[in-house]
Amino acid sequence: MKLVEINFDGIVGPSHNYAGLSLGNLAATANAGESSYPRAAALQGVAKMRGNMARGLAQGFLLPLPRPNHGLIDALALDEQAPRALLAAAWSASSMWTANAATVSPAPDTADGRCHLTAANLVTMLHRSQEWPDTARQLRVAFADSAHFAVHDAVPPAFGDEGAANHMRLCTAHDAPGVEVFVYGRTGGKFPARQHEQASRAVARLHGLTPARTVFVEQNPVAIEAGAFHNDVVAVANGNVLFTHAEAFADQQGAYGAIRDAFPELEVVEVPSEAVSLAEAIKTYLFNAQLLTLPAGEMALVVPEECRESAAVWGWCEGMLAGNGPIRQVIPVDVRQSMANGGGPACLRLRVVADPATVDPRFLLDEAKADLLERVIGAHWPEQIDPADIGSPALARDVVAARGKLLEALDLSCLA
Ligand code: SUG
Repeated sequence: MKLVEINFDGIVGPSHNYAGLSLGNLAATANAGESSYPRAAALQGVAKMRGNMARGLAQGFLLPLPRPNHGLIDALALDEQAPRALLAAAWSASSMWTANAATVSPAPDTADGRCHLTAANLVTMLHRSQEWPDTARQLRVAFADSAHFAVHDAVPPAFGDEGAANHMRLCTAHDAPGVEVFVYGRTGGKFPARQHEQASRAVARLHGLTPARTVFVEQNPVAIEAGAFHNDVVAVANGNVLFTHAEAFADQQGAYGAIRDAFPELEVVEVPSEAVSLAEAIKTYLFNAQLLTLPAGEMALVVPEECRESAAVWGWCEGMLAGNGPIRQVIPVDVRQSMANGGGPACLRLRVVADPATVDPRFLLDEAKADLLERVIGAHWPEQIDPADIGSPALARDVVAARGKLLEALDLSCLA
């Protein structure tokens, strides 16, 4: 049994649009009302997956959820007079950000030796709160092998849970027990704290994690106010490395200390505020990166193109590469359509450490399937959606048909 990290990217759905639905997500609110380009968005996502496959890494994907969601439209009795934001919620393609789909604890960390996944309830934002039942359903197909996986329903909605975006795992090897770090926010600030401590603690219990290898850390309220609505906007971990902004946690040194107590091998790569301000980090999404271990053993950071356009951020990256730290490559990718809604390379993927042979192969990517995805997206995804199109019966028909074609092509019509 060979455990590897498989990145499951969310395929950008055909209804991708900019409705400004997430208070505290600065990109999303700034781009509210812009035209969106679903076809280009989805192709950018496939190109990112192809890049990581070409680096020799295992790649999977998750499908867009059914939209418009008539369940939500009916539950809110939405008619033509309903507020646009409510209607847009029912059309949102937000399931593309699979870092919020679930929290994943790999088999070596759990009491029963299975990989546990808990769907995230995403209750803080209406448009995201509708995701989890369909997400859980999809996870139960992809990870149906109950000898190796356990999929849990979301924790009760009293506690907001946003999934892997507020969770990091440190380990010396994928098949060795790791240390799981849950980062939560405290409510009461200008913007909502979307991850609640009690949700994180419930997920840790559901997964059967060992308390001595589980750490709970508070997010810096200043970072949330600056637009870090998920911790993965200011920090990312891989292997023994924590790559973080200096203002990510409420008690930065205390957080390092607590993690190091559980995981002495911790190596922190900290970006100081004087080099990259919190505002610049959030604008460029330097930390919303995929920190990957390449087959040869070195680490690469897959960052949004926007990082290269910032003198401060790019200068810091170049300085880092000139030194001898653990991150040896910085690779920019174009995911601008997702970025405009506050979703960078890390938001677009859910990491699952597992033996690929135990995953339903219909969710695993290879070059031929990437070609297939591109063909279906190219033929059926709308080229452009303007805000006024949301709610249009003609667009609804196109969006439903496009997703149907994808499911058919992947032999996954069971998720229709
Ligand atoms: O939940 N944006 C998403 C972005 C999620 C990013 N994920 C991580 N950081 N892991 C969100 O705020 C915007 C949709 C709109 O406004 O139309 C949105 O939902």
